[in-house]
Amino acid sequence: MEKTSFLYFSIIFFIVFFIFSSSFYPLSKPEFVGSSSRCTKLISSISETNQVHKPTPDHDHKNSTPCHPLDPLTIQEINKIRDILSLYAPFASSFPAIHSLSLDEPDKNQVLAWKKGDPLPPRKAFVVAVSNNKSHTLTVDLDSGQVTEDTVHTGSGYPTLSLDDILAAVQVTLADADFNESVINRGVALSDLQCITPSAGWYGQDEENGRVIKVQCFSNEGTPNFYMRPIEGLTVTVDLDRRKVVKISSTGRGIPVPKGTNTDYRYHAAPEKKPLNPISIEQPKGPSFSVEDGHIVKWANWEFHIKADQRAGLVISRAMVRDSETSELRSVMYKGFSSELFVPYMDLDESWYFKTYMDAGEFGLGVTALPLMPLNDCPRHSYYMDGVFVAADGEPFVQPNMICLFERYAGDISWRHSELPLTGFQIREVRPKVTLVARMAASVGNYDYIFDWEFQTDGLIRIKVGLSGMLMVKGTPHENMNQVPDQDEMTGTLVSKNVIGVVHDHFITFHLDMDIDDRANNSFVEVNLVKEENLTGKSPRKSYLKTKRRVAKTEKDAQIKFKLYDPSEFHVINPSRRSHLGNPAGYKVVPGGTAASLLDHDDPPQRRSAFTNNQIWVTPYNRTEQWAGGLFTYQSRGDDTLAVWSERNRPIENTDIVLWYTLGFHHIPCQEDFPVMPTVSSSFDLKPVNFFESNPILGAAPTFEKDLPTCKLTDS
Ligand SMILES: *[C@@H]1O[C@H](CO)[C@@H](O)[C@H](O)[C@H]1NC(C)=O
Ligand SMILES: *[C@@H]1O[C@H](CO)[C@@H](O)[C@H](O)[C@H]1NC(C)=O
Ligand SMILES: *[C@@H]1O[C@H](CO)[C@@H](O)[C@H](O)[C@H]1NC(C)=O
Ligand SMILES: *[C@@H]1O[C@H](CO)[C@@H](O)[C@H](O)[C@H]1NC(C)=O
Ligand SMILES: *[C@@H]1O[C@H](CO)[C@@H](O)[C@H](O)[C@H]1NC(C)=O
Ligand SMILES: [Cu+2]
Repeated sequence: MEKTSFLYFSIIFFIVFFIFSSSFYPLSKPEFVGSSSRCTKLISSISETNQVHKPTPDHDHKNSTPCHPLDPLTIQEINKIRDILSLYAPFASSFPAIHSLSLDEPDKNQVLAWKKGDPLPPRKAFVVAVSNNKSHTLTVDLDSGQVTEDTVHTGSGYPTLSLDDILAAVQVTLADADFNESVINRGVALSDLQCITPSAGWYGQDEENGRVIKVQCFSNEGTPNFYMRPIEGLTVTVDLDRRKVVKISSTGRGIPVPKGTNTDYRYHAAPEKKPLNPISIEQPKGPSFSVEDGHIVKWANWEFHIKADQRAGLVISRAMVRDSETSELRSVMYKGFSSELFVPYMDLDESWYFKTYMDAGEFGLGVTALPLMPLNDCPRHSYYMDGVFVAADGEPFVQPNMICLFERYAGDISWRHSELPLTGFQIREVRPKVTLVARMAASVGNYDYIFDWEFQTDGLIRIKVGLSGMLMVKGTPHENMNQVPDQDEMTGTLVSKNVIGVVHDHFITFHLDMDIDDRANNSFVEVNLVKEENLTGKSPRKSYLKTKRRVAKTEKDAQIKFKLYDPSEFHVINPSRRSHLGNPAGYKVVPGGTAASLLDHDDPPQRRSAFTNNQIWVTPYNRTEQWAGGLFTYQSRGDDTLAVWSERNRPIENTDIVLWYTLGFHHIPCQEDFPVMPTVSSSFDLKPVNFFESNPILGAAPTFEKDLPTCKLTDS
């Protein structure tokens, strides 16, 4: 997020939501027995009766049971864990604050060996809890009802903020008389205040001695888009454990609070001059995917497990593709998810320098992913999934409709060829491109991040991130560029009167545990294009390009920075699995429009987010290395990042490896980003290379007129 984070507003929203969620979604669940007490029944979205598929109404989740070793904890399991923790002797005097509580996934070998119908491996939870100002990581075994591991964290950093932390920070700020006075001096009524809680980052012992957070406030007078009305320069530092204001800095006295004019972005029905006709895709026979046992998605040649995670958001596991030649279901990726986000702002003011967010570890991408809006977030015929998460008191809650699945047809072509008539052939062969998308949208305070995992029938997976929402803006006395004395000193763009959109970056680092055909025997290969010169006597040409393959032996061989004039492809291959022609089966990561972090490596935010020092890293699989910025990200000092792990330079050849890819954006705001940003997207692909014997969609059928009866508009 760009900014921030969370607002008081959303806190209220969440709380209201928790309270009402059970009555909001009635308990009736007639036709979607789904992931309830039995695991054999499917929630199918393939409808033989042409009925339109509705979002699952099964929001109470009261009877759901896990059906797969990777299924998230159910409400019943979470309740049981809360009971176990409350009986645990070290927490006897008071229940700890729960900052994270999720499935402790079974060992990879156990998951790989498991088949439908087998008993599940033991269910365990991984818990991060704070008790007496100490962060504990605990393992809770649901079968034995015991806490089996309990470690007190001693390194740098604190757990992900809880909603209680955020609420408390805002409350102590609002109760502070000096703050109160500053607000009134700036001409803002206390009743119009809207406060957010940017994370503090870590900038040395002086200021951040303890768990602290910043609080900044806005005026919501006359607009819901308070983000555009900052009380510039008023920053409160709150000690989260002592629940106390430790510092108020008030530097923006000469800066007016920007007006609310033209900031409201909500829809108001008004005649558009020439509206587009409504559009939707037709699926007269319903969609072609199914969701079995609540989490297993089957579509075309793909099968994968999908779940919601409070921190990572959307998690794809066990992605497998069926080989049309052999009918074999072949492994591609064991697990893929967004591991961390890094969003540094480029302004040194007292109220800005610390804005260097790490949204997944500091706030959580799943917990901020609010319900998707049918027909607008996701098309008709989408299937919606909930997240089941845990509040600071250990109570489970449902995050409804936070993931959607749908088939996408956007008028694109999956392959084609036409033959010129002079060859004597009359050939026009074309196949339409239909894909399957799993989507989530996280609203981390002002910013919205849309995450898409798109599966294609040719074996390609496209991972896309879209940015929308509100800029994090800075107040300025200036209403026009002609009033700015030194334009080179500006740290952003004047996007409205008295409003500067500050320059910043977004980096999204993905954890991609590739298992090409097998968990072991994978290698990372850089296929470098090398220019050959000095061809005198050999060819009339002066230069040409040759490929040179380099297998990465250890982690440092796979620390990759992209270079336009020294290009390479990056393959994960299985050298023991050869095609008929002897090429190793592989997938390559195909970078999309990518930006790199240009900050100094020893700039504190860059040290904490050193996982953005390269665009690609490869590590040997290690089940504890999931979070690129470290498990304890909040105010971390960079001692547990992907960069630190990779420096160990472990062997990565012919073994189980994890690929890490960072998608980057530089963002120089412009007026069109005001008052809400049109979505900007970037993506990268995981694409088969010599994985299939030949084009896997050669046999795909074209679409004929008879396949798509058109509905006629009734007379208007
Ligand atoms: C936590 O630490 C703060 C000081 O940072 C102290 O004031 C407070 O009493 C401590 N709380 C507990 C429960 O130990
Ligand atoms: C804030 O200031 C106003 C005006 O001085 C006063 O009436 C109010 O009680 C104050 N509130 C707090 C929380 O200090
Ligand atoms: C594949 O990996 C396994 C496990 O590490 C190893 O025993 C086996 O020798 C490897 N096979 C080849 C062909 O390298
Ligand atoms: C090309 O040939 C010239 C003269 O033979 C030599 O000086 C130069 O190093 C060669 N360049 C490369 C890239 O081999
Ligand atoms: C696994 O990762 C943890 C955390 O980085 C590390 O302490 C441990 O040594 C690693 N294990 C191996 C075998 O590399
Ligand atoms: Cu941005």
